Amino acid sequence: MITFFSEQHALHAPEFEFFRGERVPCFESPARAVFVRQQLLARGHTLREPDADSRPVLAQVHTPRYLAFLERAWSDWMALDPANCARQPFPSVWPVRTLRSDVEPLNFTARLGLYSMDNGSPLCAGTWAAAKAGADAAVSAVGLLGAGERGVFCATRPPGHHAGADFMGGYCFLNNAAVAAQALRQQGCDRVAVLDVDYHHGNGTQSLFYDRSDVLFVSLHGDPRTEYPFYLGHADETGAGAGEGFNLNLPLPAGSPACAWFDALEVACARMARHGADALVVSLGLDTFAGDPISTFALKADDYSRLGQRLAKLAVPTVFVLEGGYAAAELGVNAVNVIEGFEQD
Ligand code: SP5
Ligand code: ZN
Repeated sequence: MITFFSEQHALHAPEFEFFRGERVPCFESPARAVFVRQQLLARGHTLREPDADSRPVLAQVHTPRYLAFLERAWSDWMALDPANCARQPFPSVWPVRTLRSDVEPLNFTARLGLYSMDNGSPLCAGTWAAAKAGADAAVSAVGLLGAGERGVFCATRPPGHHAGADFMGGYCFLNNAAVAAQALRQQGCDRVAVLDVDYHHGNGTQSLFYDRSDVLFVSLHGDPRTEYPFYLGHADETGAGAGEGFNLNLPLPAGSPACAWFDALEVACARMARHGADALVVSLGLDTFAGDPISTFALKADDYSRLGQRLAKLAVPTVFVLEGGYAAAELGVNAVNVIEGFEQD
């Protein structure tokens, strides 16, 4: 399968995140992409550098002030103190209920909190460049579907599905899956489906399309009552206004076995078939893997081939966008199993 891959991903390499009050190495690491690249090449897939500029589509997905903040965040951080080059910025204050988010503060940390849903998404000097390359990959992949390609894989990091119109979170900065969906709409697809199979609910993607009927959002994920992102992803979230009925959440209890996951996948596929989409975007998180260090589902390597085969049966041109998956050494095998399962069918 043609795969978009940029070495720019490696520019996003924060040193640590917080876990139970301690600094721990980031789960979302450059090594993840290295393993994916290695497995793609070993199994004969073609890697291409993204060649589209996602900026026009990004402007339709994210707000101007969020994009401006993200692009300049590192230089603003450095401007506060040259010693910040060796420090990671983290938010420490957020505009929760009753506080105002319409006025952008001048203070850097206050702006970082305004544009963040958690303190778990560390920024570094190359975050914007890496994230932008991922969004460029999503738009490039859509161009290939327009040219008749049946499936294209974006082997991108950092991931995107937790990022909303004006916030980062969950290791995500720019919502690559939403960028792909929006680019497909612009390219003339009247109906698009986004299937999110990451262990964590794709709150950003859901929120971006919640009031729209042209982009169906379907997600299989750990029950947010116990799993990140906690504040979205419940079964009663079915869409709003014109989008009523075009959002389907299929939360599963933490620790669910693979058979329950595949049962939910059937429900998801039935809903997508009914939508009659012209194109499909798959938010391909692989943190449903039994060996994932931060998740509790139990899929094995072969289950990813089965997932790819099942998605091929939808018979719709498909863009796969890499999301989570933190068992780095197994990530390449699992990702390539999905895309080869898809091609096999
Ligand atoms: C894209 C993606 O998969 N983002 C996930 C973000 C998860 N952030 C919260 C991490 C909290 C880790 N808790 C681990 C509990 C292990 N027992
Ligand atoms: Zn995840």
